[in-house]
Amino acid sequence: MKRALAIIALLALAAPAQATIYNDSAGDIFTGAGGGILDILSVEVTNDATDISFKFTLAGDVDVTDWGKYMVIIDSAPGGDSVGNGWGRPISMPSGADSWLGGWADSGNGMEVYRYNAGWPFPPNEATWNGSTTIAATKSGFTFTMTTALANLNLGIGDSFTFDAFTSGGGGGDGAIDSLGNPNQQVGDWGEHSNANPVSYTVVPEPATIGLIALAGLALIRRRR
Ligand SMILES: [Ca+2]
Ligand SMILES: [Ca+2]
Ligand SMILES: [Ca+2]
Repeated sequence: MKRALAIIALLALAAPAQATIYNDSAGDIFTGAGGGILDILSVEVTNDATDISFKFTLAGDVDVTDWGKYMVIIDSAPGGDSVGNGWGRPISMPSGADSWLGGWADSGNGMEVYRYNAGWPFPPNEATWNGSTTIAATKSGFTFTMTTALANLNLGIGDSFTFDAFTSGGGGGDGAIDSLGNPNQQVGDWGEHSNANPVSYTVVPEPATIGLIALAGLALIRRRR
């Protein structure tokens, strides 16, 4: 029984792997505008069988100051856009961006999902203002979260991709004021162009699946005794 408990403990340790937290430096932005809402401290990525979430933790309270824009650029397939993005911001992903999430913490929160297909579509593939039921933007205190169906990004369980997450202002020409993948200052002015600093994520099986595997393992151990 000790061995069985040890195996269960091991499986329980393996289970929380569905959340990955990417940390960023504090104070790595050129401006104090917004009182911290543009300064990324971390982004937590989680997924289940159908959805994936990007939870920004910021140095400022987005309930108090809500004009910040929060964006994720994703390279998940060969090709894509090596120059631009879904919002036409001065941000490039040289390896080839395939998807873009753009979100805002004002006007009741909202977000859009764009998939590159020889150009970025408008209207976007999914938008909270367009009746989409497969995306959601929420905020609470120092966090802002964007959730989308994996299918909106052409992703499934077991797929890997690279991404970077950014903050910006409300101007259409505002760039990446903070980049999750860059621990140092990303730009020196609002409109400065910059490149993504990709980090990687693998879409993991949902915890329920891991739980079932653990139960199956336990059943097997019991049968052997
Ligand atoms: Ca930061
Ligand atoms: Ca690509
Ligand atoms: Ca940074």
